[in-house]
Amino acid sequence: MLNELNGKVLIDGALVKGKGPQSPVENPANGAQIGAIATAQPAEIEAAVSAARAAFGPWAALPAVTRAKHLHALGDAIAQDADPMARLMTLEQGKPVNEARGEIMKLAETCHFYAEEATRIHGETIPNDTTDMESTVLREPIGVVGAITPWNYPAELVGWKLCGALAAGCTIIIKPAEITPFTALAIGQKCIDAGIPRGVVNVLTGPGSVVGQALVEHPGVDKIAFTGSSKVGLHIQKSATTVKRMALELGGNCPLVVTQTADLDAAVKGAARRSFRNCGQICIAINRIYVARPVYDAFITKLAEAADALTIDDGLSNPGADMGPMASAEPLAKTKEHLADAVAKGARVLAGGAAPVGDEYENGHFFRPTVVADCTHDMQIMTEETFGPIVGVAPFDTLSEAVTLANDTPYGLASYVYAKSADEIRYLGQRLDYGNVAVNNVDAGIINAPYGGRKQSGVGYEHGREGMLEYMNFKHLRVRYDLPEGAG
Ligand code: TAP
Repeated sequence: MLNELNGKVLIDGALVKGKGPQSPVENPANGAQIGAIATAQPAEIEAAVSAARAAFGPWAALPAVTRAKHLHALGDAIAQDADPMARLMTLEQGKPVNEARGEIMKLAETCHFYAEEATRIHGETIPNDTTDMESTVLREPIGVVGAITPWNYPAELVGWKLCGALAAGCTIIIKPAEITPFTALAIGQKCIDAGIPRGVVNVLTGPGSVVGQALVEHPGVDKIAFTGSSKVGLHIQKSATTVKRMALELGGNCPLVVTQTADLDAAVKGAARRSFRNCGQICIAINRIYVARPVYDAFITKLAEAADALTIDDGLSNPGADMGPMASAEPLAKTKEHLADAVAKGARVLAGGAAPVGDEYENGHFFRPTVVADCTHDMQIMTEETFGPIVGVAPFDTLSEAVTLANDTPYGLASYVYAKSADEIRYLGQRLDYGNVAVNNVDAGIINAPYGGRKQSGVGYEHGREGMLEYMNFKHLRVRYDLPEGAG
């Protein structure tokens, strides 16, 4: 699969060799070069935008059931090739194959979900002050979408935009992260296989500051759907040269509150999963944990044991490993920086704290799952997004203190609670200032409910019906009717 995608871009229905300078793509488990991408050149960017513009009218004009059939076909094509697509993702991103396969299957599910939603694009009829007038609200696709995506979920984060946009009747140009381009190109190949008309889906590779920025500034792009860091999101918002719709799904710094009534074993299991899965490189990863003081010691002891029990390996040769390497040197460096800062300010390292030892880890970006106790809010680990396999823990005495600490952040993406008391759940659920609050579970996002952040975590929603309506304009059509001649 990789050979067919190496150095290619997808423009106007054809995967073709990119004309720009090539840059290498590496396997994060061992540093070996697996392929290369070409930086899309201005003429290629123009060609992709022109193709998407030309395809927009006919695609939007198709009956919704036809667009739905294409999306179902895409879901089937992706599921059919889930194994090679998963291996490709592991090769460029590092997550173990079983986890990557799960992500590919969720992408297939997303295609089917939005295929169904496409057939339910309803409008509204609104009463007027007089009976001769009627107001109808129509939903119309926005146009050409520029989708800019990060590397941590190379399939799903493309898929949420692709499927929502196509269901609505938009066309799209995808700019994946430089370090994980091949999963996006493979999705592009599946769009061709599924018979999606040429120009509807295009994929351009290259650095965000060049290719992504060109899409942001292009007057022929009607909407930017961006997932990535708050820093780049803010830059994009400021740098658009024409008014255009924007959805910005940005960083998080997600807290977990464990109360005295919590099922401690369940809380530990949830904390270990959501702190360390995908090496903590998840926007909704648990970064920091606040535990009721009476159960604090028991919780940190058990969490350290759970962290130590996780297996770390090359996810290609060991598909069932709990953790692979981190995706690149950058998040690994930040993880070490946050660890050093916490330790210098008095935190205790209870698990991890270093790379695993062994020849097989020498050339990869591996780091052991790390639990740091007795943390305070003067430490980076409690106030900044780490995006690595490390979690800070601190005790609290009252629920109101837990809420204050949990909300003490510019971010507002997801938060978690483990508690058995309904009163505690209600109290925390109402006060946590986050777009997603998961209680007694750590899966804050499901495909049929809206998923989005507030504050510096962004604007807009993906998932659910809302994830398709983001790609639509509303039109108010107000008509005055006369009684027909001969009505009596
Ligand atoms: P970023 O560095 O922000 O990069 C995201 C994307 O933006 C990449 O494709 C990047 O391209 C591109 N980009 C960079 N500069 C750009 C510019 N000037 N104009 C247009 N595009 C530009 O984020 P990342 O390190 O890849 O991803 C991690 C971040 O994403 C974390 O903060 C995480 O929380 C966030 N995230 C959020 C969510 C949700 S749903 N809220 C989900 C996943 C991740 P290149 O990298 O190729 O240069």
